[in-house]
Parts: sequence; C-alpha cells; structure tokens
Amino acid sequence: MSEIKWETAKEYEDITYKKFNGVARIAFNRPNVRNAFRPKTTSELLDAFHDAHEDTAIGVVLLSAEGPSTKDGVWSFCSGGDQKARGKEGYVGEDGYHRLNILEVQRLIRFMPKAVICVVPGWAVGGGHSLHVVCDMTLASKEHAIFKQTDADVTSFDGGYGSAYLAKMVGQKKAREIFFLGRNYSAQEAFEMGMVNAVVPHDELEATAYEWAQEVLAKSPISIKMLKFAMNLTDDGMVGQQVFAGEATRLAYMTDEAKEGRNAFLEKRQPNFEKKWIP
Ligand code: S0N
Repeated sequence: MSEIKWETAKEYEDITYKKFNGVARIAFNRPNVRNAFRPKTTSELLDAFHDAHEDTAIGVVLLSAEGPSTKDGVWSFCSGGDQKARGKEGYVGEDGYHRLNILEVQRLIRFMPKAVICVVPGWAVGGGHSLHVVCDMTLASKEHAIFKQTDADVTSFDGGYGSAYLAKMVGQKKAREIFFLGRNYSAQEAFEMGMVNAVVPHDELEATAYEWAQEVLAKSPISIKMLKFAMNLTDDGMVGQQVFAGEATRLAYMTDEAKEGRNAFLEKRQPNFEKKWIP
C-alpha cells in the first residue's frame, strides 16, 4: 500500500478535513472534550460533508477523530452533544438559537451516494455512538474504542437512526440493553454484536480504513450508490424510495426511449417509443 499523503481540503475550528486519492477524511478535532459536538462543529461537518458529496473525485468518506486528548492521553471518536452548549431549549449556537443539526449530518451520511466509513479510535458515546450507527461501515481501535449510550443519563436522546436503526443492526433486546443500561462495550463486543465491521490494532486503524476505502473505490460507482440506497430503502420509507427511485430515473434518462420523449416534446410532435415492452 502506497503512503497516505493527506492534503488539507479546508481549514475549520472544530474539525479537520483532508483528501487524498479518492478518499475524504473528516475528523472531529475537540479531543480535550472527548470530541463532543457543539452547533459550530455540526455546521462545519455539514459544510465538509456537502463538499465531499459534490466532489466527483471523492468516492469514500472516512469519519474519524483527531487525538488523543492533550490533558490525559485518552482517545475518543465523539462523545455526542456538548453538554456545556446545552441551554433550556437544546444545543445553542453562537447566534443564540438552539439547533438539532446533528440530525442533518446523519441524513447527509445516510443519503450520500458514496460509502462513509466510521473510524473509531476511542470513545463513541451518545450522539457519537449514533453517528457510527448511521455510517455504512465501522472500524474500531482494538485497544481504545469503547461504545456507550448515555442518552438516557442526560435526557438528550436519539429516537431515530441512533436507536431504532441500531435495533435493526444488533437486535431489539441488545439495543434496549445498550440504551437502558448505558454500559461500556469494547470493540470486540461491538464486533460480536454486529455493529462493527472490524477490530483493528490502534496503530493500523487509519491505514486499514484507507485500504478499505481503496477496495471500495475499485468497484463500480453506480453499483455502490445503488446498493447503498437499496439497503437503506426498506428502513427509510417513502424517502428511501425517493432517493433510490431518483437514481433509477437518472439511469432511465440515458435510454433512447427517454431521449425520444424529450425530443418529441421539444419538436412539438407525438413521441415514437417503438413500443418495445422488454421484459
Ligand atoms: C465520553 C465519556 C464516557 C468519557 O469519560 P472519561 O474518559 O472519564 O472522560 P471525562 O472526564 O468524563 O471527560 C473528559 C473531559 O471531556 C468533557 N466532556 C466529555 N464529554 C462531553 C460532552 N458530551 N459535552 C461536554 N463536555 C464533555 C468532560 O467534561 C471533561 O472535561 P474537563 O476535563 O474540563 O472536566 C464521558 O465524558 C461522558 O459520558 N460524556 C458525556 C456523554 C454524553 O452524555 N453525551 C450526550 C448524549 N446525548 C447526545 O449526544 C444527544 C445527541 C444529540 O445532539 C441529538 C440526538 C437526537 C436528536 C437531536 C439531537 C440534538 O442535536 O440535540
């Protein structure tokens, strides 16, 4: 495997954003608060994910974290919503308004037509745990990753993908245990539950994530996109159908039939579809 030479794509305060060789790496960068997210963090995540979404040179996104904490050397992926940014009405931004924009980040990950791999170097807690759930695949540090749900401890709970989709992933009983008891789970335990794809020695985590990304990049982009949307569809209801069907329409545009429909309208004539009802 050739050397990874990340190049900064854009400077932010709460995250880092780099790209190299078809891969974008978006990483939390508040390690001294276990990478908790505040509204500024989520706004930056939205901006970076939008960029990765639009960049046709990017096929895979790694969602990771910088670290460890300079205070105590502890590694974290993300500890969820910043409890210091929580006001009476929720997580309050610098403009004084409360926001729930981590859910928009989740939706971007979910509907992005590219694979998103979550790279968990340490604590994945609360809303940080939910982010790993919504990513397409998760790789976890063997030594440092710990999975934990504290939502019910702090009355800041994810009733969407973080819980309901987790239950689809690990089963109803296990998901309820995770949320109702709030225990710590090691990378190996998370792997055995089916919510982690691989447990990787910490020193090899980043390189392994990059290798997985390169494997995905070698596949057909349309297939990856359609497979992701197909697997989302059954859990996403009409929105899942809309996302999948949008891609079907895009593919239909490429047929002679679609060109005839467009041309007939522009030329003010009846379309001639040649009536081939191909089964
Ligand atoms: C992560 C934990 C388990 C780590 O424990 P450890 O290693 O003992 O470290 P600590 O000493 O506790 O922490 C070190 C320093 O980091 C600060 N810190 C840690 N987590 C947070 C945090 N989430 N917010 C603010 N600060 C944090 C500590 O204060 C400490 O700082 P210093 O050194 O100054 O004392 C442990 O830290 C832990 O349990 N953390 C809290 C985890 C938590 O409860 N998170 C919130 C859970 N809820 C959500 O995330 C909801 C997500 C959400 O936003 C949402 C969901 C659904 C719908 C809408 C929304 C929405 O957007 O509102």
